[in-house]
Amino acid sequence: YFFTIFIISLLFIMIKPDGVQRGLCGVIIKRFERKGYKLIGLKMLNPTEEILKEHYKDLADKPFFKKLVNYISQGPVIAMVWEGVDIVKQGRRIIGETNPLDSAVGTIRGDFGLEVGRNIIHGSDSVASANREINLWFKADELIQWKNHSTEWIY
Ligand code: FUP
Repeated sequence: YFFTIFIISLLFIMIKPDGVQRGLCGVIIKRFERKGYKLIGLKMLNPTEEILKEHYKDLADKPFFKKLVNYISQGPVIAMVWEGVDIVKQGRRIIGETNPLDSAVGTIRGDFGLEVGRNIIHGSDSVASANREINLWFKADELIQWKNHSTEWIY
């Protein structure tokens, strides 16, 4: 027998200021919903430089770091937590590559982006970074564990 073990995990997503300004929040949310994933946290905020420096601390040595933090700190951004099977890996497939020009058509960055510095959306690249980012951006009581009761009222 071969078993596939499906592990439910969480993904941190941030719609960057360019995504918000271009009115892409709805289509981005829809792409995760239609795949079957569950939204368990969402807020709009103007992120501080402190939170962004912590969020992107692995990139602190990169030449584009300052510009990146500067740009995203203009805000506002939409921060979200999504839940579901294999969501970190699948989320990367939904989002596309870091550079929109390398991203396949059908992905968010491939369909809507042109510039690496304005690539619309952030998604965690591993389960460990998802957990770190969720703890950084959300308080425990901002995550909602909800059940789907629609079978009780959709006939
Ligand atoms: P990703 O996980 O796809 O968001 O990519 P990275 O974590 O490597 O990069 C984070 C952000 O840094 C990107 F979303 C955009 C910015 N970046 C640049 O501006 N220039 C680069 O060459 C690489 C990344």
